[in-house]
Amino acid sequence: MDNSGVAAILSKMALLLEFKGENPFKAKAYERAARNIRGLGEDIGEMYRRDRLSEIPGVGGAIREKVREILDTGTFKAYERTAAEVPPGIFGILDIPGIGPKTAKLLYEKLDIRSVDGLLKAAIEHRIRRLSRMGPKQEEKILRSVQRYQSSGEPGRTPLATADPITEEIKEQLRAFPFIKKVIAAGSIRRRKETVKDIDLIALSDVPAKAMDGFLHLQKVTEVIEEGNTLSSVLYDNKIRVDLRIVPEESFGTLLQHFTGSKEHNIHLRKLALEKGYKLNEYGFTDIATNVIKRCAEEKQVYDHLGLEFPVPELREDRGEIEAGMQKRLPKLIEVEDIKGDLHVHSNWSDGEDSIEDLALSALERGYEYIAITDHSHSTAIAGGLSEKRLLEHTKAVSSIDEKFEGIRLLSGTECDIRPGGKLDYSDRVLQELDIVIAAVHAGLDQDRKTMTKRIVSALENEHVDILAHPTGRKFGKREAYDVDMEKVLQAALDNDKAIEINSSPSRLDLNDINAGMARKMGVWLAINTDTHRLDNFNNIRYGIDVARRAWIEPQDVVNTRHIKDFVSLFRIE
Ligand code: DGT
Ligand code: CA
Repeated sequence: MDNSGVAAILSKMALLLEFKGENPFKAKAYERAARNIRGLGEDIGEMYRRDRLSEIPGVGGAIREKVREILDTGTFKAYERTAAEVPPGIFGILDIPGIGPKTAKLLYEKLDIRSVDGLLKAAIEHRIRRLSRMGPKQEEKILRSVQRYQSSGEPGRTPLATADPITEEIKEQLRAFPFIKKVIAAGSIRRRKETVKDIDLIALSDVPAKAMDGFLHLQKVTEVIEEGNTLSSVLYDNKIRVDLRIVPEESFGTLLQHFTGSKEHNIHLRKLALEKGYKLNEYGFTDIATNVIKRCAEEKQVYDHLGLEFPVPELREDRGEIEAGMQKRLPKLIEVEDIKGDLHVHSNWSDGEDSIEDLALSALERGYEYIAITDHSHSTAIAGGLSEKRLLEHTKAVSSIDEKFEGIRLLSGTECDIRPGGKLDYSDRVLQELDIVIAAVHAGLDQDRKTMTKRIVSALENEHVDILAHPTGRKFGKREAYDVDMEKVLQAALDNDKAIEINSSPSRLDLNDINAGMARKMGVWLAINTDTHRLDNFNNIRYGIDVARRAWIEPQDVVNTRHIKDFVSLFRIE
């Protein structure tokens, strides 16, 4: 079990203890241990083997024993015992962001609510508002949380950034076999979708039986789900399903096209083929008049055969790419190399790990021409937000470090909180001193749609604001997007000439492809940033670019594809 697995079970124990109303210090101790294990820089299993568990803060005495038990058995007895005393549906309720164990306990004890469905029903029937400590407002909040949780519900999907390294690891092992000639990932991974259900691999081999055998016996295969001569499925490392298809060389292109999808894109393509007199399936085109089959070794031949410009996988969602392909008018999508600077970077002045100098050096090595150092503002106290006084010192530090560096421009900035009432965290007098002002929502996330929209729009109306960061606040597996009228927000950005961020942090990817596509269509400026908190976070730019490509975004739609000279004049920076 890895660090996050161990942490997850300790966190669950903390929730259960709170739910049962046991000693709050006990619950806190479990949560603290979980947090520290999650944040460890090394593998906890390895530390256990070296007898170093007690070095982890919060993992002393009793909890250390539990951690040992988890690492040995995958669980611990006290947890199993406690979990058995709670109705199973309660786990679902405790999973809902915004509903804590105390609330779950109250609902269970007073209304006998034992499941998410039961909770939804009680909220709809207005039974919750009648409880003491509750009212119509709390009930509405609960209802919204449940609905959001249910609609977010893509359980079992893995973020792309988690699936990517696993895919690479498997491909590398398969390529090392002499009897495998080629392996490529198809499906949603190849289309760079933000989350994936499974990893679809396609391989060429002269000895398929050996190739399959090699695949089934990879070291981290935890379960064989399906076993066949040309298709097998496994559970890999207890984490994700992986399918491997061995395909014949002469129809490699047709099969790759088919298994890249999307399903919607394929259905549309097949319809088009029929109109042209062909039946298209994963094996090739069958000419309906002559019954002659055409197979394609190269994927491009499939599109050529239909007279279509070749769409890169990111475009294949049946969102107009087939029509555009017919007219040979597909977009020239943005690439990682088009990015000339990063406008959302945290240093160790707030919650980043690195100094401004190290950030500058790393950005310079990437070939960036500029970065904005945008530490947090004071309302975000947990992230070490800066007071106005500290911010002015920060600005001075940025410009003096900037003088030391050639080849890269350091821009002074802030990631300024938009307070619940819509006010910014710094006065205009301070904001006007900065090169780049990013505005963002960090607290008060459960406002209703109207209030949240108004809050964000009023920030966009401030003349000093340049960019709205992570516009919907969603975090994979943690919380859904807050309720906001994105069209109104984008319109406000357009009217006030502001840029909207695609945040490349793998847990955010916010805007998502749909909203980013809407921004592009409306003509709103986009900024693709990493929200770097550690030097290697700069690499996440790739994931923001993936989102942008799926949204049909071209380099000229994005402010930070500009060279420094054009960039400073666009933002009127001296
Ligand atoms: P995922 O796995 O949910 O993240 O998304 P995909 O697109 O990888 O879906 P998956 O793994 O179920 O199937 C892989 C590809 O196979 C899919 O993109 C297109 C093709 N495919 C699957 N089912 C169908 C179907 O019913 N009709 C057609 N035309 N193609 C299909
Ligand atoms: Ca798939």
